[in-house]
Amino acid sequence: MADGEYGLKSLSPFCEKAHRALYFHKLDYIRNHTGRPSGHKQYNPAGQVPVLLIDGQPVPDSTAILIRLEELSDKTLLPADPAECGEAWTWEEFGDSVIAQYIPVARWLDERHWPLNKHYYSQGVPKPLKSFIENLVRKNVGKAYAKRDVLKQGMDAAWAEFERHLDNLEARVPATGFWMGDALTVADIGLFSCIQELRIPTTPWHRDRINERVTLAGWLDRVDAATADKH
Ligand SMILES: N[C@@H](CCC(=O)N[C@@H](CS)C(=O)NCC(=O)O)C(=O)O
Repeated sequence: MADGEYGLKSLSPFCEKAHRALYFHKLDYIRNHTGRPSGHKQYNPAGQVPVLLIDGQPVPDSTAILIRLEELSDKTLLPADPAECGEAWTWEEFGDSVIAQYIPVARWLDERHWPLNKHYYSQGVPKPLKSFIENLVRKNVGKAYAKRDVLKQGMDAAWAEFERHLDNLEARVPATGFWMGDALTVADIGLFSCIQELRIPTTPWHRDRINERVTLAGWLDRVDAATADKH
């Protein structure tokens, strides 16, 4: 995807989280993009992105990056109160562990959305090979996700459960300000990055379900305005 497409820096919720946090902390950085996450394996043996290099030292994992950025900046995404701080991290983890798992399912495995997404996964591949590669990666993702809880009861059940999460978030989200109060925290950056990845034109069913929750949508817009690097 082009940088900034749909107002996002990345199609990865974890990379989006790191970009937003770097912007919040006003820390300059150079982005180094490879076609596949495993392209950075020399920095993260798990073959995952994001990895942030600080003075040449790799910091893999978006949550570890948020923790490290706190040491590098005089701004903070952590509430001062320990109980609130614990709660903010728990919401950040809810984004990673619960909401993020729906993103590949929505883009790769949902028949309604695959045609809108598949070209992202064959960028740079010669034309005659494109559909072969797209179908191969789709098959592999399907195999991996079939074993996960998210799809154990089938696609319809997954989307019913996704809507139940949205209802719970809509009941919890503040009508004004941010997730934990007046200040932006890791809860906002973490939850936002996962939900916003499905609030885009290539997953229209999810975008519409999210936007129906108007208080949630209003909070997403506020977090976006506070963390989007418009330059
Ligand atoms: N817990 C990690 C998860 C990172 C992750 O799953 N990244 C995806 C991109 S969205 C990836 O690199 N996937 C390739 C793979 O798992 O092989 C984090 O928070 O950074």
